[in-house]
Amino acid sequence: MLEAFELIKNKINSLTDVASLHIDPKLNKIYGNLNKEELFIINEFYQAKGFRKIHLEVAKLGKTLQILHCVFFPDPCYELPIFGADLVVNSNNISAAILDLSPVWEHLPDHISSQMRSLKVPKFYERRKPPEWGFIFSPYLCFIRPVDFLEEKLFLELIDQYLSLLLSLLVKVGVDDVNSLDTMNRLNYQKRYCLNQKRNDKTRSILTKYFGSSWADEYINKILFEC
Ligand code: BLA
Repeated sequence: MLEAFELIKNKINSLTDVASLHIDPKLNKIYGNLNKEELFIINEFYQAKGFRKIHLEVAKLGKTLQILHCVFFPDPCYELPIFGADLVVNSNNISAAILDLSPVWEHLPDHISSQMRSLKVPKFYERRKPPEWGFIFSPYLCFIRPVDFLEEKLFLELIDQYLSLLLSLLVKVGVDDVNSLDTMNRLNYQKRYCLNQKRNDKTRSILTKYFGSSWADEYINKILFEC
């Protein structure tokens, strides 16, 4: 978890014109407790060349649950996919490790697909089935439960590969005018991505359990998947 956080943080710091985005300080660090169980969520937001919003979050909810959540929302003027990663740790085991470069077009463009295919993707032992709303992901979605320490390391390396690919695209892809049809289309796909991520009942029910349902809804709409 900490290693994944560090890895992503280093990538963010290597971006051009990176700056922190200011959000309501109440939402930067969130503390709470439920039945004496400690809860916290730490949020960081950045903006950089090519990215309208980068969100990195770590959460500890109760005694056993830890979450790392990260999304790079591209500036829709750039022909860039959405990077998303979610790590759910339950009682010291990673129960879900999810990683994707998700399309903001009907499909990923050929030049990106061919680079994705050339990545060294390990054969993970336990692949998990994407949920019904998972059509927003690319064919290169990695959704696994790492079975041992080696697989955890390999997953970390895959995060590195996906992020390195994304950052290498920055200098190659086209940049369109804010008002162009392509830009508007890509923004619409980002909205579609957010709308479908909001259908993740597992995220909603965990947040509801610890913070109540109206707080959970607001957090999902305004922080996790605002668009
Ligand atoms: C699954 N997300 C989950 C699960 C939990 C959370 C508890 C179930 C784990 C399991 O089945 O083993 C919880 N995730 C959270 C919480 C936050 C979070 C509370 O990020 C934030 C506070 N989710 C994302 C992003 C992706 C994502 C960016 O936020 C993808 C890139 C995917 N999470 C995702 C998917 C599942 C999941 C696909 C599995 C859903 C299912 O099996 O129904």
